[in-house]
Amino acid sequence: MNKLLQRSSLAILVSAALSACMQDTNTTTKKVETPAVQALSAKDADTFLTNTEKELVELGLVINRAEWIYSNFITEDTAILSAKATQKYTEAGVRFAMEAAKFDNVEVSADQRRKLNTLKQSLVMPAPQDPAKSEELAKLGSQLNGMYGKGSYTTKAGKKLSLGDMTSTMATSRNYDELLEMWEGWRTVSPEMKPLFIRQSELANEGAQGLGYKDLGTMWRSNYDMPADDFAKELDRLWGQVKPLYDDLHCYVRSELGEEYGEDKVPQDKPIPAHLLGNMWAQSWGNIYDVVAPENADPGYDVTKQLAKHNYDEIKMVKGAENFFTSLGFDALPETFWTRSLFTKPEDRDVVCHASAWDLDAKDDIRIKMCIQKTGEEFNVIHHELGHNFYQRAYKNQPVYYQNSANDGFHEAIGDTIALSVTPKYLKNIGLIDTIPDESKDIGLLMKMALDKIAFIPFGLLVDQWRWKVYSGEITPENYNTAWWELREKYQGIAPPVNRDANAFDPGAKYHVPGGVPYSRYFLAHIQQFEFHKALCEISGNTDPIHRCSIYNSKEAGTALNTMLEMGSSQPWQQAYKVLTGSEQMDATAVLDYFSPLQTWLKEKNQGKQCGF
Ligand code: X8Z
Ligand code: ZN
Repeated sequence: MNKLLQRSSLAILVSAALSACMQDTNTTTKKVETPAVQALSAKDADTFLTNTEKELVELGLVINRAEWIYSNFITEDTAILSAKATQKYTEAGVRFAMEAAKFDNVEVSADQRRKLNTLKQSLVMPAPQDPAKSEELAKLGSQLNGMYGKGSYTTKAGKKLSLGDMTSTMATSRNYDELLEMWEGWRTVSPEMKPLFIRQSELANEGAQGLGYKDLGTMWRSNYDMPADDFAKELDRLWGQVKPLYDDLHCYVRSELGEEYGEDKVPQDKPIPAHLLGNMWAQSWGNIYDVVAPENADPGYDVTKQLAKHNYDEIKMVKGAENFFTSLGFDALPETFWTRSLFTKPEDRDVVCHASAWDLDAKDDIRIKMCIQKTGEEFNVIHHELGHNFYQRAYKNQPVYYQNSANDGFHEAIGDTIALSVTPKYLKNIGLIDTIPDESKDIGLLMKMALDKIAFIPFGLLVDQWRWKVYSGEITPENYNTAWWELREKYQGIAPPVNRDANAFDPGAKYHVPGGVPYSRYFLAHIQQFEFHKALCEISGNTDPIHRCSIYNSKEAGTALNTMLEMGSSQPWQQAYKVLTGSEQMDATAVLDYFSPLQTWLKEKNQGKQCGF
């Protein structure tokens, strides 16, 4: 996992953005003060980029291994080694960014400019230029990661539960009080993260300011081949397209939950209690499909049960996902993937269980790290992770600067795009189900997918809405939790099931906050994957309705996908987008078209209901 260049899903501490920075160096005064800057040429840029490339490769190998070991074996010692490697890496990243900025006014080729910009924009948690502060920042990152990874809750009955255990109960229990205990229990891990998060935000903000940004949020938003403000507007525009569909889904789900738990527990004119949606963070709701399943339109199978029936263990699940990619023409995963990955939760040590995909050497040493549970949901996550790995391998021949996705949403969208092709026809094809449900069951299929995908979209947006405001100072530490719940209510229409303590730090209970992983990427991915799916289905010659289309076995689709993947980040993302979709702009129309039959159905069901929150 090359953190500087965001090579994988989890470029945890480092990576990100700047373009309007270093304006100071453009002023006449500065030019006089630093004559060396004026003397620089395109040839100097070449030398700088060539030398830096070598350093990046070497630093990448060290940091990736240190991080891999730490996340697979969380101890005091590995935490120190990880923090040391991170510090070294971040300091180098800041140095490269400063050096690259010296070429701001030098005439260089388009390719050199793109590489220089990549260097200026490559840190997620930039450190201030002060060794004591960069050391402190690196330690905070390691500590926060470790706290999340080691997190557990001991129940009132005295049983110690991991996040995985609690996630299972959240998915399957329909007991209001049991769900509440899990929900509150997991949130006991995060209050102690708050002071560390506050300090981390201060330091990384200072680092971003040192690189010329207003704050860290602006730096994160500057990484999309467009001005930071335009990017924020772009997200609002896309959300505006999807919101009416989300509102219809929310209305229907709330009324079904009212029937399940009683309207005293789920008032029909208020946000939905956050613990009843089948997921610890209420971020995707597919696990409560059984509660809201449309009468007479249920496809009649459950992937979790089918996996058990056909004796799928963790490895067989991963092999199944790999098989989809090879059916498209991609090479099989290397032998080392199987020997070096982590597939199951070890009994004897703490690991970071949150799924991730790694590229250790930018050659062939790709791996996943995941505590796989044998469920349909996790089968999707495996496809998601392998999407990262196949992307990493596709762009490995690019120069190190471009060994990344076109924008970070692309990296998150590829495996999900493939998982959209895990349709009944495909499941029958691989022998997981016996019969393909007929078209009268489409509403059930679409409902399940909407619970997973449409429900996610506002969550995908709000996590960074919260962080951007934290970094800009608009949300202060006293208001962290209330502001978090205001956003949860505004975008998702959900509310905490109980009053939250004054010391609660609920954002910290979501991996990406202590992990320092930007989140807008997942929002983007949830729009992009439907556009990619549509384009690939067309290329594969599909004639089924789009939600029944599977590109399984289509070499044409695989070739088209690979053309986009192997570009890495060598072009502005709009160009990569165009290669597959024909368009340079993201658009949620493909999402709306996909779910159009469901939306019609929801509107009818919601007639006479009190909607809104
Ligand atoms: O974190 C992930 C992946 C790893 S990049 C498992 N996802 C987000 C989450 O779990 O919150 C995938 C969907 C959203
Ligand atoms: Zn991912």
